[in-house]
Amino acid sequence: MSAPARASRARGSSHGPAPDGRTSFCGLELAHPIVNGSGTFDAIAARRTFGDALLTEFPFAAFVSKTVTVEPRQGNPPPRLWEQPGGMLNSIGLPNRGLRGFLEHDLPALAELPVPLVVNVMGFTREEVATLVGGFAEREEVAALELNVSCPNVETGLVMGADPGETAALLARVRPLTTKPLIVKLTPNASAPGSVAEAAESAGADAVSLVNTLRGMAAHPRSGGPWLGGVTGGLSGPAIRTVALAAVRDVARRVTIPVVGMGGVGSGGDADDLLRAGATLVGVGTESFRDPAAGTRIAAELAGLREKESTVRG
Ligand code: RRO
Repeated sequence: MSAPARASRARGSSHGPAPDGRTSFCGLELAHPIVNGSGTFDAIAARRTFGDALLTEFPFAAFVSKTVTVEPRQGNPPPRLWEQPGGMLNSIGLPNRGLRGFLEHDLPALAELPVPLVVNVMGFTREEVATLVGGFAEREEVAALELNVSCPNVETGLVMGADPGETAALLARVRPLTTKPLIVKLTPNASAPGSVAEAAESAGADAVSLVNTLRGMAAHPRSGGPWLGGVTGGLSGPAIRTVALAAVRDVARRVTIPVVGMGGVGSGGDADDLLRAGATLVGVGTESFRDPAAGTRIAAELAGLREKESTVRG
């Protein structure tokens, strides 16, 4: 386990917030344990819409950026979304400005947020991930990096995160490049997320986050062919909540580094379930599309549950 993670765990319970809601995570002191899932809340657009009110009532205790790649990307062809009962299938395909564009345009705006910034990065090769990690290593605006080894919507996106050996080799390459906490985002599409998590920890990861979306496909209602422009997509929302809970419980029992649990969280009760399964932080994703203030509500509901518990305990 790396030094920041050790420090974080030494400071208090690794499983859930202190009674006042404050949570230590990889050396960061957070106001509560609710964060966003990468790519599910556009803080720059929200600032344009809500103005400075966003800064005074920011819905998350830390902000995770959407995925940044080395080169700019247009993303996948439309349609990019499909709704199903209890879930949403996305095939967005990582549209972003690329590393240089992010550093120039997005980072200054995200640095104005009132919470620590986690930048999510994805490379198509180990060297690309090294370029990204190196590009942020000295940026003081960035509190931590999340390595996305689990995007279901690009051909090679899953390779590193589906295989423990590949994940360990990636960490071995990028760990020496930064002292910032490295969070490895895991896929539920691998046969053994627990083994990948163990490999990540052994190779120097400070935390793991899971689950990314579940690979799925929707049929076009008329043609019967694939609906999504990218053919397959990633399923998120309440439909994957039980999958996420099982994966988080499994992973949390196998690693000593903190776990960020996510997948279909829509209430304080859902967040509590993940914390009790061993998560230290909880990510909110699909619910923020329905209600951009969902993070605030879920954090308040969780605090209410804790309050009730402490009253019962006397
Ligand atoms: O952009 C996407 O299509 C995407 C990404 Br990077 C990811 O990590 N997970 C997902 O469901 N979609």
